[in-house]
Amino acid sequence: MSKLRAWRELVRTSFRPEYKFPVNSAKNWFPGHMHKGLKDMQRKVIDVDCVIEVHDARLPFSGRNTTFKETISGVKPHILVLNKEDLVPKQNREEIIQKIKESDPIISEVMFANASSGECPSLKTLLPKSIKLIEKSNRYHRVGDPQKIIIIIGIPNVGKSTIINKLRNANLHSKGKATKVGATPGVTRVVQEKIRISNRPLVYLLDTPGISKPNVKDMHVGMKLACCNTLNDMVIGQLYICDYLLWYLNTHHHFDYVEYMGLTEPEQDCHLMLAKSALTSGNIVEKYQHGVMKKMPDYDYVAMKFLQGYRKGYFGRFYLDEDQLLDNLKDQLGSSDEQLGSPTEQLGSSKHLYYQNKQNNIDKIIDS
Ligand SMILES: Nc1nc2c(ncn2[C@@H]2O[C@H](COP(=O)(O)OP(=O)(O)OP(=O)(O)O)[C@@H](O)[C@H]2O)c(=O)[nH]1
Ligand SMILES: [Mg+2]
Repeated sequence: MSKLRAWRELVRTSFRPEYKFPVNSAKNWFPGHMHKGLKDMQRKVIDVDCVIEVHDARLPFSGRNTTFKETISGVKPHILVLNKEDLVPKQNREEIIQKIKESDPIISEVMFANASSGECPSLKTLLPKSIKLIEKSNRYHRVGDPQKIIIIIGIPNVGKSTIINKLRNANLHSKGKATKVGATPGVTRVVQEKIRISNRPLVYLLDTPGISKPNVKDMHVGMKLACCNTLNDMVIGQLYICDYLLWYLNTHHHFDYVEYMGLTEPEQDCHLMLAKSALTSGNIVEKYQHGVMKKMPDYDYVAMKFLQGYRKGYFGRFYLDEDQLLDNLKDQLGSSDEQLGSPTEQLGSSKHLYYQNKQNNIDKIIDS
């Protein structure tokens, strides 16, 4: 039997098929700057001609902030850019675009993009498409105003500022960054002043802070948003994100993490997986435990390595919404989470219980 088939069989026969969410208490899902950002955006949107919403391509069917639709976009032309396309497969894109348009008729146009690459053909079409849509639309009190204003919206860390810099540099042949970019969520914290990106026609862009969904009813969606780093890791906790990601990778048969983490086969227990990985890579730290100095796996380091591995695409190109793509599991995911609050409200009170049993196993490995 091939290695891959054997691992699939291992997952099928002995790994947890469903993800059981622990219960939690932390509450930091919608930080203050997002409240302010949303209010500013609502005020400024009156003067804009077009909305470009940027979202993470790994989550084509989930995690978008529906508050935007109700309060920001409405009657303006609305383009959805699924950015970070370098992290998802090239197949099924037309099917995905079709499905999004059917479920969200407010959207005029959907495109995949890679803002981090030097050449991105679809981003080249973004400005002409926006201008065309604006010219076709009813601009109400802005009729006759030669300047066109486009607002860029979306959840945190999806590449909004990167896209603005790219559009500006391409159209004005300038260099550098008009707006700040960063690998962590929350880099842009206020609605920015207008950034000129084209002279003829005169087009300005408004960069905005990433605004998370005020609450996420579906826990799977919350954890996927965390895996993609659209919220700060501290909100959920690195180890919980790793645990969910590991479950997802195993159940969807994405096993590239095994080699990357220095393992010999897939693991279903996240704590054990991290411990084994730390041991093989020599990432051991000394810590006091009950007054005794003990050698321990450096969980923080290997947990970060695991998350970075996924976020940088080292585990292969795949969607985190594969189940919706296959049109199964959808009902199951939607119905069970209706009564739940934000992910952060549910993770945590059983935190100690959750890891208590695992610690014994890990101690055994280190001692042996
Ligand atoms: N892999 C990949 N990374 C990208 C792409 N576009 C942007 N990034 C990276 O994503 C991270 C976030 O980019 P930003 O442009 O700061 O994102 P933002 O949406 O403005 O973030 P906030 O201001 O925090 O809401 C940075 O590390 C970028 O380099 C892309 O197409 N592919
Ligand atoms: Mg930004």
